[in-house]
Amino acid sequence: QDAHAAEMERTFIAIKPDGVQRGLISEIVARFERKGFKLVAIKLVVPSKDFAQKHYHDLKERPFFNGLCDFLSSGPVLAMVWEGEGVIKYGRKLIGATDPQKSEPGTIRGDLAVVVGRNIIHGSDGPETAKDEIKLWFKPEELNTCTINSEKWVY
Ligand code: 3AN
Repeated sequence: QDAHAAEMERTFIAIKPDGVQRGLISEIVARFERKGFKLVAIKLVVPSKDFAQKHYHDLKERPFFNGLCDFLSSGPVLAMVWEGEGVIKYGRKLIGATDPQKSEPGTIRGDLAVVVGRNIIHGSDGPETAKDEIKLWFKPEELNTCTINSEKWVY
């Protein structure tokens, strides 16, 4: 059981300041919950600009990098770790394409966002970035506190 849990795939998901300000937290969290993924950690943080630059370091050559980092650090971000089989790839599927004009209806961005600069949510794009992003946003001890879906509270 424990060995299985230790190996279970995890991804980093963040609701960006636009999603939080628009009151979309419950709507977005519900989609991951209903799918059957497990919430491992969750916290509301206002990242510093420096922290935002670390998070988006892969994009530092892009023209929108500075504006993107200003935006991420402009207000509360809901940082989460979700766990489950295939959660990295399927999480991206739930989120939809980067540009909300191209994301399918039924996806989070397709249903809830209009432009790429305000696309409300971030999800790790692969196993390596998932590992790096979880490590950047959470301390190890923060990853063992959330017992949602645990039988302990049901029986
Ligand atoms: P995704 O978030 O789907 O993984 P990335 O990693 O290519 O997409 O982009 C990260 C973030 O950068 C996007 N969520 C979006 O907010 C922003 N971004 C991407 N492309 C543009 C663009 N052309 N103009 C402004 N912001 C952009």
